[in-house]
Amino acid sequence: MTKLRLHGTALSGHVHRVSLFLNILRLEHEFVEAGAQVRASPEFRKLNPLGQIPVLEDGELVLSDSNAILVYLAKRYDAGGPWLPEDPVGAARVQRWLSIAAGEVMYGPGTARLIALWNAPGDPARAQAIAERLLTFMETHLAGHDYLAAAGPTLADLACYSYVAHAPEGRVSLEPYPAVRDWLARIEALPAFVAMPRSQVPA
Ligand SMILES: N[C@@H](CCC(=O)N[C@@H](CS)C(=O)NCC(=O)O)C(=O)O
Repeated sequence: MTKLRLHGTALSGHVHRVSLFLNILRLEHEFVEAGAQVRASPEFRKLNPLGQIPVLEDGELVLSDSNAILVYLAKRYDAGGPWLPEDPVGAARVQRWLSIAAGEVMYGPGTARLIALWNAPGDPARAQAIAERLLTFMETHLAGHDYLAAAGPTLADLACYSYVAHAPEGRVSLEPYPAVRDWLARIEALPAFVAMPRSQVPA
């Protein structure tokens, strides 16, 4: 097997979902630190012209976008496994949550955290509103299901986990959502779970 290299930073939820899956699949890999300065460099822009992390290198292959990387890893290293069902309905259910991870999760709890921790530009009230709508929907869904897209964990859960788990860092409380908190605990109980470091919300 060629050497896998994951470019990222420890506090990025987009990177964390990939780290989590690499760990779950027990795929040895090198973590290459890619802070803002590195991401602006011409070398990094050759890997991802958008300048975003994560980027995965697998030999000659260079892949960007966290959800695309999850799909690649499932199909390449766990074909037929439980993380990405192949039947039409199962695949569509996972894809729905991958889209939610790139939409509501990113623009809700993800953006609220970016604003609170790093003073990123954006409207905190709008991010809070998106987060609350998302969490209310997840709460209803998870009241009747243990996992988001299937009877067991799939890529859907990994893609949505990191920014929802760290929502309080963006001043989005998880207190009103007990089924969401139980779901987070189920992901954290997975044997190969690795946590994303917690950050302090500035006062
Ligand atoms: N759709 C991308 C989004 C990745 C993303 O937004 N990464 C952030 C870090 S969490 C980043 O690199 N931001 C720098 C920038 O956009 O310039 C993915 O899923 O990988």
